[in-house]
Amino acid sequence: MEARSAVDDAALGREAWSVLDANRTGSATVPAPGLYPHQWSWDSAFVAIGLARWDTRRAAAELLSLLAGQWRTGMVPHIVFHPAHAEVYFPGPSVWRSQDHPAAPAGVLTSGLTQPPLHALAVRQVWRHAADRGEAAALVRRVYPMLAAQHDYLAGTRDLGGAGLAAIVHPWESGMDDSPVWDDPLEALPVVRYAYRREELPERHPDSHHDRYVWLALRYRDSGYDGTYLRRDHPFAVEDPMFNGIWLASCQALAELAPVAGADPRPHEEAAGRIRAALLERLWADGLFHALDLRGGRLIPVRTIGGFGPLLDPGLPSGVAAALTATLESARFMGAAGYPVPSCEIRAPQFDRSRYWRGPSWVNTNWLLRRAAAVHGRTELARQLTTATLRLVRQAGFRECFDPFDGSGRGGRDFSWSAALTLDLLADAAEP
Ligand code: 2M8
Repeated sequence: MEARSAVDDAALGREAWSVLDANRTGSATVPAPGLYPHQWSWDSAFVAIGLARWDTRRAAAELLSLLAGQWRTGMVPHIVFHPAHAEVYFPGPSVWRSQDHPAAPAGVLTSGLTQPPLHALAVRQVWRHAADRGEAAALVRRVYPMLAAQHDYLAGTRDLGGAGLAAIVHPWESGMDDSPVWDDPLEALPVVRYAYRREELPERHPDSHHDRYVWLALRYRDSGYDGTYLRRDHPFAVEDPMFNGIWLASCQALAELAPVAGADPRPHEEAAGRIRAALLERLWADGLFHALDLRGGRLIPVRTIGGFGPLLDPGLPSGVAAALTATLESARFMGAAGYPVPSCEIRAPQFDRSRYWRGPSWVNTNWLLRRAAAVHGRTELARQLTTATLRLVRQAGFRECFDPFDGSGRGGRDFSWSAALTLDLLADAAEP
């Protein structure tokens, strides 16, 4: 492949900064103008990761703004709403009604669901790379109790399978909303119809699935966002390998951060060990991790990008890590796509190169896989992922996702995590 000059890299970096500046509203960064006008949970963690090397204060403000939405249960919501655009996005605050819940924070409107718990890993990146050590240490001390509470919530309220993994109770909690992994659990729900439409729906998912998303969210809301209801009656409960792989990596990050906050790292190390054991016992099969449908009582067979989540764990047995990277490099994933990594196995009947989380390649999952390759000493694979991702954004811009065959952009433009993570990848590419 053609080598790029430092001039190109500097220009790309400047473009990334201008996207992040334009998408900043107060102390938070919205994922994309117009399409997603609020603060999203894992988006903000990715933004903080991208900022970590360059602007400690802004990375800290991003995370603190999100954590202002944390509930007293420890739950970090998947959306913190921007009051000025309250009902621009559906479902907005009038659907979630967080203000009516006693555990929700006063004066901040949020959703009632969560998203992958990437935040401790983001704080660790800030701590590791911060130019301003004092500012970074202050951030760690301030957020440590919030992150510990988030992890306690997952270990307590969300261990619906009773084996040490956190269950997601809605596809939106995975961050990979339309992934084919959720098709069967969604098909098992009643067919419902709501009288609304969103402009982008036809390209994204069959309407009936979106109606079921809303139905599920309303059921949970009407239970009073109740943990006992989730355990006994909620019809959607899935142990997802990406969500739990990220949680495990965040437990390891919290163990690293605990001494900075004057806390004991051991509970976090033990938690990481428990999650690893449960992942291997419950979700590992045929060279990939699979989601476990707790209501249907079976592993979901389709192979997707989510199955690589546990590779983020440096403590994964080497044989399992080798089998996973073989699957990643095979013609099912990287080996078949000009612009890796497709979000669904290319040979799967559900694969669709143009539909959101059902085929396209994404900058955030590429970044996670690059990190996973690096922690397992797979330097050349990590370098390939960095190069391929930079090639995508150079050619198509900071799009929400990309066609894995021709690299053309899909979904929103000027997308924040694509810009933020480009900054981190450029720094990575510049290292000898
Ligand atoms: C997408 O999810 C939202 C719902 O949370 C949506 O479909 O409207 C996903 O790509 C998710 O991962 C992301 O956090 C969010 C905002 O970028 O958009």
